[in-house]
Amino acid sequence: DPYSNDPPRHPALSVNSLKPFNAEPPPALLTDNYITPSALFFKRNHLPVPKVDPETYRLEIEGLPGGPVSLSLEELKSRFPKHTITATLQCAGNRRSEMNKVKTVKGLNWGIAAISNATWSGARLRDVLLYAGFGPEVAAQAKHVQFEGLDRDVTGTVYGASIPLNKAINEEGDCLLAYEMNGEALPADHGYPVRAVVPGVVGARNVKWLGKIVVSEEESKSHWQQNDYKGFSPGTDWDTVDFKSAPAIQELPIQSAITQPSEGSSVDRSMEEVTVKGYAWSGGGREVVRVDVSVDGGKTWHVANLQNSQKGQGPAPSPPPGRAWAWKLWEIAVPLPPEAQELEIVCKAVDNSYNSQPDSVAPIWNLRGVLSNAWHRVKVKIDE
Ligand code: MTE
Ligand code: MO
Repeated sequence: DPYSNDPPRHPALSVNSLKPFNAEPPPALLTDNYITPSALFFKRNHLPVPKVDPETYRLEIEGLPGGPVSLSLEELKSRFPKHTITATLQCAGNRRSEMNKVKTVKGLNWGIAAISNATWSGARLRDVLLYAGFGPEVAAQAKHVQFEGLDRDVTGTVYGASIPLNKAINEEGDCLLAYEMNGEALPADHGYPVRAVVPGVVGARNVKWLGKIVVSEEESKSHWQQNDYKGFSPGTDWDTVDFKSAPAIQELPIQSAITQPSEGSSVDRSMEEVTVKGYAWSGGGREVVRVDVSVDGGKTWHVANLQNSQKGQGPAPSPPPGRAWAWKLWEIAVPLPPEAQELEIVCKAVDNSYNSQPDSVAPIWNLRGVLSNAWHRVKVKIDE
């Protein structure tokens, strides 16, 4: 069994697939903490978790003048300044189950919690590329930075992805070769000993168990870069789809969801109000500036309170423009409408480019069930 070395996991996780291991935390737990505890952070593995010996680990860097460079874990830690960011990771398939309700899609049936927020520490990818020989003559040619994982399938194919070179090399891109998550060594499921953290970019490019970096004129040739993680029209089906016709997903669109109350639960009339909680995040470093909440299916709206730090710690300073990598949690108490017997709670977020979410799933449905970011709706009964 290639999965026999997989690490133990938290029993509260809701498991989508055991081998490979894919799981998300229960929604109500997700927004208990601004920083998701690593054990509860969603886990998305395509392959068995590789066992990597930190003593023999090497990170290979190719495609730069002067030939390949190889760094040990110790060198990565000691030769480059340690940089820490708080960044949210979201899987392209988060909320896929809502697309599945419209029409069957291919992929893991994620709920609303294939998204989590952590602090990440490591060397800046930029610093390591400059050390390895990146310079103007490379910048004139190369366009992409490819990553290869150390996880492989039975045929020896490794997980791979790439990001635009600009994102990797830009001082404000904040890309990390992270060796710590939430102040501790990366857990096995999250890429021990080193993973790429590409903030603002879809989870799939944040390659775990990072073994190789290639600076290249081309995107990664991997299945996941070329023939997966792309968006298509609702009219495109498996007979007509041409994966070459669409760009690989990088920055994700604006997203929000309700984590509390849960679908089908009830609130007591005597409470007079309902407390609604959730998360909101946008890709590309765009900051969430507002979350609107309705309890009558979208007829009337209320503005939720946004939170960018752990409750009780006071607000964190605003991120620099274009570098809002972390989600905001939000909360609001809305009065119960006098006559209603049922509530349709809805949320939608707005980012600082004034991007907002589409109101329904059908017009954004796509055969892979990615980029599912319609208004989130939860139905709740009122007990008289
Ligand atoms: N990196 C490797 N090496 N192997 C993988 O299967 N999965 C990717 C990405 N990096 C993956 C990987 C996907 S699709 C996502 S959403 C994120 O890792 C999930 O990161 P997490 O498990 O730390 O939440
Ligand atoms: Mo993903």
